[in-house]
Amino acid sequence: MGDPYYITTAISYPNGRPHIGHAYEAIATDAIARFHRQAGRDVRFQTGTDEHGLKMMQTARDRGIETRALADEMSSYFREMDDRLNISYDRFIRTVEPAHHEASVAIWKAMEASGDLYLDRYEGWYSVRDEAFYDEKELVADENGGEGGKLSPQGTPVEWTAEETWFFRLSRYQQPLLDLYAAQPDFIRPEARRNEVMRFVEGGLSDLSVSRTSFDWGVKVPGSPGHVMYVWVDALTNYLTGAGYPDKPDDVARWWPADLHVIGKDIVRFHAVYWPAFLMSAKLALPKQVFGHGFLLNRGEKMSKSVGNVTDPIALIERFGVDALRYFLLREVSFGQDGSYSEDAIVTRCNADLANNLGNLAQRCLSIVAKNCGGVVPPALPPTEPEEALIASVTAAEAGMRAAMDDLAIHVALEAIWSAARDANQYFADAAPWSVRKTDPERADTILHFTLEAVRRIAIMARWAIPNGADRLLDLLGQDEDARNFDALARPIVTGTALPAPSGVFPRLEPVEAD
Ligand code: ME8
Repeated sequence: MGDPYYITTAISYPNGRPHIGHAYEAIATDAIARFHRQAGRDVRFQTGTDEHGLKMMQTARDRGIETRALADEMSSYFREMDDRLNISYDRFIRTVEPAHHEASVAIWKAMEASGDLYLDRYEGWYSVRDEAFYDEKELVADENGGEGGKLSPQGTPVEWTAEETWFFRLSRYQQPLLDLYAAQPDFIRPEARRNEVMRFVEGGLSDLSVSRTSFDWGVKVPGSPGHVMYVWVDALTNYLTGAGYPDKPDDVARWWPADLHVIGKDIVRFHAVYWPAFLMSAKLALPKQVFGHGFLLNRGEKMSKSVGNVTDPIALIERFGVDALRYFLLREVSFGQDGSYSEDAIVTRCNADLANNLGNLAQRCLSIVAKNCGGVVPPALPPTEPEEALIASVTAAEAGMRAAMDDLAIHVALEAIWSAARDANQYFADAAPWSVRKTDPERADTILHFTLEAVRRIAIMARWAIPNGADRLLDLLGQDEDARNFDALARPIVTGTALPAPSGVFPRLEPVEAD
């Protein structure tokens, strides 16, 4: 078994249906998880839903239903979205699970044992939408703002809150956190997010209110009736629950610390400040890396229910297919930056790269083989200069892909792979096996053989991004299940391998009709 690799997404609030931003995070994290599986690692990939907190309670109340009923219904839509998107999660966690309550109580007690929890009165600002406390100095004035004409730095309404709560001694961890960021410069990525977090911590940390008494939808604080844990305490603990904490020490030893938490840029503070502080207090190891991806914008605009431009990912899957949606988001958005999507852009990008480039090459080559080579991989003469150049291009793409993925530059990895696909197309067009066959059938076979080999390697390399299409290509190339990971890149296609009847893999997408 390969080395363990534990990767997670954020767990989403199921107070509404999932939107394309949720789909994007799931797809990007899935791509990284699949990449590591193909590289031979023993991957554990966790995603799920974050079901406690005031936001869930208020949404349920507004809809006139029980909070648990809202959570059950909406969580199922997130899981369904993941399944439709081919998300290869090993565990879909729900924070209402008893195992998760146990883990939250265990970390609470560990923080208490370190002397980091004390009871006091909290008075300050709270944003229900962000489920976050803010210092007065962080708020921004806004004429249309909520109470006191103020909004949170995320632009959400804030309300004044005053109640008895437990506090976590976050202030104690200012220096240990700064030491962590200095000792492990890639703990927070990308760089811009790291700088934001460092500036925030350097500005001083107040102790954090970590329980609530004004409602009861949450994990009960042990030994303190009337208190439920602040939703972020239990939410962050989901990563430990999934690793078997606290009852399965062997699992914890294998999976903890997590290798990578993939989250959006709006929740970096929770993951890069609060979470390592909780873990230090509980004397648990810290995750190796937190990556804050950017936001997806609809035609350059922020998605919002009031603007009415929130896109349902299921509708996009139905319109374009899973691979097209995955490929577009992974290729077009620079991982770590904001990105924009539109239906036109999806059509243009996928027709160019999937249908015209890779799909068309495979289709043309495979149909000539079916017609002229008896439906098996034809034999090859030793490579001549154009074949050597093609092989070199595909080998360079592999090196480029691996280097880019080491750096989590997903879009760069795909660009490297597709540069080999472009070279393969050029090779095939220049070598013109259909006309060479009339004069030199052995040479024609050689061209087809090396083209099939290039398509095989490109399909293996692209498989973590577009698993459906890549697997169909590998089926058409007669490749077994055990010949689809990166170790198979170095085992060339075998002459005589039987090939099924060819069929198209990446359909051309119809242009979007003008409104
Ligand atoms: O924040 N583009 O849940 P959430 C890209 N429950 N990503 C987006 C996005 C957009 N337009 N909108 C949201 C929460 N996201 C907490 C997390 S983790 C212990 C608890 C991302 O449903 C967002 O940044 O509001 C987050 O990573 C994820 O979707 C879930 O957001």
